[in-house]
Amino acid sequence: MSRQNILLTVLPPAWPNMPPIGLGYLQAFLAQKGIHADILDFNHVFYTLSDHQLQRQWLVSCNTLLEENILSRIEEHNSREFHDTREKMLNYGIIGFSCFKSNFETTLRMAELLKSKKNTMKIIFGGPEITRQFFKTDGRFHNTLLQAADYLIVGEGEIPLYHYLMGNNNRKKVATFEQLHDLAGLTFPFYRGIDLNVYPRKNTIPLQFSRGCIRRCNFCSERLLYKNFRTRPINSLIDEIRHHKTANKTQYFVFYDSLINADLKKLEAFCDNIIEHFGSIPWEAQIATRNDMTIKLLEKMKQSGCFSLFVGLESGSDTTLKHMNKGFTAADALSFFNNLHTAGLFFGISIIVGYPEETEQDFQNTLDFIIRHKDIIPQIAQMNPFTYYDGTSADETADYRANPTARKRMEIIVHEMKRHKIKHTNAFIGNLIEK
Ligand code: B12
Ligand code: SF4
Repeated sequence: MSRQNILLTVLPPAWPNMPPIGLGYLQAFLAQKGIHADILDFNHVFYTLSDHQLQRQWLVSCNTLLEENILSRIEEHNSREFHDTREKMLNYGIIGFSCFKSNFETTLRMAELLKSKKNTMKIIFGGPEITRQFFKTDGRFHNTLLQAADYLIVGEGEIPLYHYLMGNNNRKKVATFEQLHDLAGLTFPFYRGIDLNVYPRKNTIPLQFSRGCIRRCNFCSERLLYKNFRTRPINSLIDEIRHHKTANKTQYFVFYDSLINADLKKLEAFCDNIIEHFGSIPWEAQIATRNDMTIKLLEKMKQSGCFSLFVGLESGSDTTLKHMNKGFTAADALSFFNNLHTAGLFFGISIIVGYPEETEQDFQNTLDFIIRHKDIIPQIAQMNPFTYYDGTSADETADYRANPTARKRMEIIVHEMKRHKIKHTNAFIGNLIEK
């Protein structure tokens, strides 16, 4: 089966600002096994062809309206390119689609269209939306999905995709969490066939140091993506950075890990290696609140070039933090923020309001926390009313769609944030509310 032409792609609308790292990893893994796969980033192709107004909408999260009609808009405005794209796809024998919630409808429709024109074509779906669909349907999946695809990959893609292409998984319809034992042998993405310089976020490349998370926050769907936590060897990461600095003149590095500080020894070794090999490279990442991180380590992060961090505080109430299973108190968080501040590290925090069982007092505690410590917290990077995700252990009935209190608290906190001139990222305030 691996002798057939293989295409890996991602359809609109998905995040267009950087190259598709998931597909990059899959392509590199297959190449290591002697299998060639093309990547065509149709999401980016159509983003570039779109007018300014559509591009702005593209960047809005949970834009249900756009997600439902983007294919017809593209067909209408870029009919020749849309037709060419379809024809290009029909040249392949196997197509693997990267599925996010945002492009799921588009991908389903495209798969149906391709199958109707070429019924021998094999369609594979992977990506976080397939994992979500798995949890949403208790592993059964909806018929439309089962009919549109020949193979569904839940969780990590490398091993099950390889097995499928080798003809080993042909009788199976679904692969569930068949993941690499460790990341030692994982080749980093070279993005063969992709021009990295065309992406809107210039001179920037996404990186992945680890997969999975060591924590178990009750509301979080991110921890469901991988079965356990693993890190890549530091020398491979350094080789990847060197490669992109040399071959693509890359200047900025964005870690796509759930958290950069799960393994403190490895994080320190990473910083030491960056300092030794490059002096400093500008990098950013998500980080969890941990008070066992020394100021020395935080200063090393700064010295190695860390210029922005995203921290999930979520609440300023100890009771709510406990309900969330965050594993720290508001006082712990404050001490961590003080340490980040002392080390000169810029960061933004995330807040959830209206979490199940959050009382007026809990909400007030959160409000007080961000107002009282506005000189320590550089910005609110994300804020949302509680949103339920399938597969998590949080109470579904408290989801913002059925919870006017969560919405009301959101309005209050946004109002207060503006009144107290607390810096915030507009695009990520209320970004999980479906439009
Ligand atoms: C970095 C990141 C961002 C960045 C960049 C987004 C991007 N898409 O590039 C930013 C900050 C912009 C962002 C924003 C948002 N994000 Co985000 N983000 C992530 C994060 C942390 C990493 C994504 C990543 O690239 N990982 C690394 C690569 C290697 O993994 P991967 O793409 O999943 O690919 C692997 C497998 O999924 C699979 N696979 C993937 N595609 C395919 C295809 C085939 C054929 C096969 C076989 C396998 C396969 O194999 C790959 C290798 O093992 C994930 C959580 C996570 N830890 O993964 C959330 C995540 C992708 N984000 C999510 C969400 C909801 C959002 C937002 C809507 C809201 C938010 N959280 O702010 C916005 C949407 C922005 C927009 N307008 O599109 C959800 C998506 C859920 C879903 N069902 O689609 C995730 C999964 C987090 C979660 N809640 O669970 N995000
Ligand atoms: S919220 Fe962050 S720290 Fe908590 S489980 Fe999810 S990814 Fe891990």
